[in-house]
Amino acid sequence: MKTRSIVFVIMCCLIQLVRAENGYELWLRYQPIEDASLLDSYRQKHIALFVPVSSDTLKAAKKELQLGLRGLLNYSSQEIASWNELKEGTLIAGTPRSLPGLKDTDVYRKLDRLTEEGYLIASSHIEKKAVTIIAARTDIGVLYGVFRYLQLMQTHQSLAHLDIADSPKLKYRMLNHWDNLNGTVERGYAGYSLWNWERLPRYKDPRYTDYARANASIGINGIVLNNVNAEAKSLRTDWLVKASGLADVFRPYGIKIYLTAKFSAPKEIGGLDTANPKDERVRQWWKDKVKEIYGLIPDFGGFLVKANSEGQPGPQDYGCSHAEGANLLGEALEPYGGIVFWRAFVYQNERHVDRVVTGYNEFKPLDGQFGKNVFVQPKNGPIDFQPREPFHPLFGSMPDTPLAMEFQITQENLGHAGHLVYLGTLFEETLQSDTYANGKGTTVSKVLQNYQHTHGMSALAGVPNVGTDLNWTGHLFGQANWYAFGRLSWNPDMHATDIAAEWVKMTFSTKQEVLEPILRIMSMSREAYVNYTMPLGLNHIMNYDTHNGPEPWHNDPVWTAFDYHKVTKDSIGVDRTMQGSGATRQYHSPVFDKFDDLNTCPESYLLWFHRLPWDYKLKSGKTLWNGLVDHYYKGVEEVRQMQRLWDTLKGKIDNERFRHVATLLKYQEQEAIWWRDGCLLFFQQYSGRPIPSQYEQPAHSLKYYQSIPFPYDWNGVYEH
Ligand code: BDP
Repeated sequence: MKTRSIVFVIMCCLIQLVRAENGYELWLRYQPIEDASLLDSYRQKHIALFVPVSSDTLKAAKKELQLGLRGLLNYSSQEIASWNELKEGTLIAGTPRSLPGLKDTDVYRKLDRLTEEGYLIASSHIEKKAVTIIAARTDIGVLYGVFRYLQLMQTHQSLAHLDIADSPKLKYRMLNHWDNLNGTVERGYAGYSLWNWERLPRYKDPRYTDYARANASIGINGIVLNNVNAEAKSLRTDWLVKASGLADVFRPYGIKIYLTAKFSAPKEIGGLDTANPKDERVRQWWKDKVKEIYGLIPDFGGFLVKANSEGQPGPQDYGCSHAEGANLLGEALEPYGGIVFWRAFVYQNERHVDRVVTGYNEFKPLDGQFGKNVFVQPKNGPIDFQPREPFHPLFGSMPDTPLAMEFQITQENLGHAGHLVYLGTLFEETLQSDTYANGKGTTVSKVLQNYQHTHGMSALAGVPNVGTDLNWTGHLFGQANWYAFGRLSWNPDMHATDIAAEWVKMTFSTKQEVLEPILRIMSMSREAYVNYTMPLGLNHIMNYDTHNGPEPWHNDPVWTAFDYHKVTKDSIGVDRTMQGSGATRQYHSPVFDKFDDLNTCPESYLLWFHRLPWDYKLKSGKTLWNGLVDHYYKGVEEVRQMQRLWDTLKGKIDNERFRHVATLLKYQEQEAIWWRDGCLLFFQQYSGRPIPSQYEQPAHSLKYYQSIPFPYDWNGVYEH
């Protein structure tokens, strides 16, 4: 081993010990490689760098490579100016346009295997000199390849004999910001909105570039800037000019911007007396507005719309259907290649209608009626981002409509930014659910990728968890959820555990003693959350306003948690079988049969689909009441186990991040107990059964838990 390397490795160790980490760098930390032989082998692959830059995107790719190599290898590669100067150990990156010499390599013909945004990373020989090539058909493909290449090094993989070809499986990989124009974020728990509207477009905060880098590194290519509970003024010229500033920053990173469109905008800001989609003046207004937008933002992505839902205006206000409303916007965007995401999150407030069936009932009959550039976008489940929901039955039921799926990355119903809950497992559970729409194996993921029927349109959307907090997501582990969402939007068939391993290696360390406990924590965390909040298919029993903390007792004339658990002295749960609301019928057989039949319904969805007496016997042989109690106690125990696992990391990772997570885990334990005791004491009033004596008994009365004020949701101000 060369002396230089040894000195470098010693320096790295010292730096690691003193370096305070605040989480800002996310998974792009590019920490020095400590393993000396690995370091040597990596350095040999980067004797020289040949990345001709002819566009802003290629410039960004080169800059990232240099940043990464400097950090990982503490080394500046020699820059090569032309193909003729290539030497052994050169890293080459580009497209056939930026690198004409590529045409003469063995890599060139493999480019056919890629889609527009795909990339190749290959070990090759050029005139007998061993080189590594990152190649793509487009500049953005090169940038994605560069990020992947750096990821290989960050996760300490061998760079010998590389032959990677990768293309995204979904075309639109979207973040749907719920940012209000006043700087707050609806259901955001990591500070205020990243967009500083006051200073845009003249001042472009450098953080926007870091945001774009992070998103490009996981393949995100679309960002909706503002809240689905839209303000019409976001489409006013002065606001469009501001938005164009963000578009300029994001463009080199392959990210298009989108805006939410308030359906009543022609009335609110257009001076018309109607927003009726059938009115010629309205149609013309949207066409003119779209033309204006493209004049300012030539690569504008399109609109996201929440219509006739939770008080938002929509086409139904004029007796028109969702399809007619969506197509109005679709037609205006079509000449410019823009698209519409039309949300299917709709429900009636009438208490006699089961909320679970309404989205399907409204949208299924419209299959085939949406324009070619229109997505229908249901949430992952039929209620509303609950800790666990069965997949939305619209997936697999609208074969002739491009369907996008919306996940929530921000933890509105999963402990906000206070609880460590790895959502990769939740995402995977939904994506790999089998709809049986086209026989066995028609998973939700396959439905999303169903190009044949959807004019090549495919998409995944996530409501992000980012804000102005120094570490972006409030809880450091929120970063993992953002990361996991991005990776799944690129390839929805990835496994949550593999993604978690990538993230941990890049965010903390590749060492087993660090990796292993963190992976265990992450893989158990979502089930733990379900256990201490809403086990056995319970849902929507959280606090009415903030959506954090237990409130199964909430009951007012407008909203009652009783609609969701229907607890009585005899039974609990909602009958959604054919004897009840019939929600099970919205699934294809055999999913329908599985959910409808009590004997085959998975216990994780038991009370979602079935209403059962307290003495109902679970598979364990225990009564429903005792089983419920077990879950709640298990959840709290799991959080304690997560704490113990985390404690093993003391001294093995930097103190700053260690303490941050340790403190939040303590907080999580307290909230888990609050949930457990609050819910069990409430349900016990009805079940009339004891909490078995082997368990630590609730320290307080139900009254006490009911009087705990819900922590002020300081930034997620519920603004409609
Ligand atoms: C609910 C949120 C609300 C959103 C709504 C939506 O509580 O803040 O506006 O979903 O998705 O879950 O439109």
